[in-house]
Amino acid sequence: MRDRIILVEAFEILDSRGNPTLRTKVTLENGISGTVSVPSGASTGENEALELRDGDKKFFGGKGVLKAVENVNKEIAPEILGMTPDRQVDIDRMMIELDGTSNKSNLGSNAILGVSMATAVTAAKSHNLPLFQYLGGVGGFRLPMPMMNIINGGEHAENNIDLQEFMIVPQGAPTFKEALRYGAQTFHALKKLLLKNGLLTGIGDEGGFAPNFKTYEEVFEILIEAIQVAGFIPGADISIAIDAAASSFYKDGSYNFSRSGLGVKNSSEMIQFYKSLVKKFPIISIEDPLDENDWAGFENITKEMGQDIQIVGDDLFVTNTEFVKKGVQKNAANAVLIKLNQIGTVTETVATIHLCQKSGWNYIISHRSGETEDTFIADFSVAMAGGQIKTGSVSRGERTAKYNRLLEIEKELGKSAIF
Ligand code: 2PG
Ligand code: MG
Repeated sequence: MRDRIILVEAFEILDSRGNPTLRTKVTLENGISGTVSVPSGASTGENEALELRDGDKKFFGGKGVLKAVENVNKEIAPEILGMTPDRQVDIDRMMIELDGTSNKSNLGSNAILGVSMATAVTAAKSHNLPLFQYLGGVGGFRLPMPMMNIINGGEHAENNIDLQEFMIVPQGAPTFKEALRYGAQTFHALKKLLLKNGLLTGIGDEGGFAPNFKTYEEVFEILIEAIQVAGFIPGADISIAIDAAASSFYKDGSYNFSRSGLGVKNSSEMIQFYKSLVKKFPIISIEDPLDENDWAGFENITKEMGQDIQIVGDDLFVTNTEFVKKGVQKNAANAVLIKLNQIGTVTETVATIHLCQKSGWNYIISHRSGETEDTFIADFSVAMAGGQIKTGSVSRGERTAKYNRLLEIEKELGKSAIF
């Protein structure tokens, strides 16, 4: 049996914000190995699994991950040596047990997730299958709808926009490749329009433009114009999705639009705010419209708007079946944002997606704002039967790496690809 794990090792690399993260490698006796890198968020949910940071201010301002690296090399590795990598569920369960906490705060979700993902990549290679096929079996042939974040705000930019993400969704595109072209053309049209209007064209953490705007209407107006100038019909070819990431501007019981100077809103005023935007612009999806603890607000917005548009819980659900179950029971949204590092293993992430499918809810596979050139989520989204993917703008290598991998998968699937 030469397909057994003989080496599990991690080391510190840099993510797209220049902060340390883990690169983790699993090697088999026959020499086959799989390597992955772990992402990291900025607008994190308070119930996410814990990302272990060293906290020594002299090293990377406290953001070092050497303790997590050591946990991989010294704690986790000895437990899984000798196992075959296709025992994904066993390996993930063993790591969860070894950690022993409910939020992976002992070993760190970054330590555990790296091993979990690298195990899957190694297993796929040892079966001589592309990752999307190993994880998706015969169900892995549907390409996800990309949500491209071409204007950045909130914790991902230093501008005056409180809402975090303004994405374009090329609903009318016939293929993934075409969807990406729709997105890229709109991105370039937007750049020209920004320049014409004397606005800055520097980009934020996820590769979208990050200028200051006078009003939120102005943001949507310029997006609509960019879609048109690029040759598309807003609302038919391309629609708009937003991630408010409202937890990041919720303070002392109210929503504080401190950057844009729009003052303070309560939960029902927020819902009115979204309603007026949806009335005027082709917005089809709103993620984290309200704070992660404002469950009543989520129930209200879903009641009022959930028939017409997608209401997505990100910080609200943190890719955790317990929170999604509560959400389904309460009708607190109709879609879930899926981030592997919010929960910390491949197995648990798949379980959350299965729960979405069973509940008739949509799901969106997502990157983090701190990313690497890793393309795991591209394959993962196809394996999980498509749905939607958000992995930033069509600029910055760590974002386009995922889109480009999806192009590769679409080409590989050929006529069998469904979009
Ligand atoms: C989000 C993500 C990704 P972060 O809020 O959805 O866009 O941001 O990784 O900073 O949590
Ligand atoms: Mg979000």
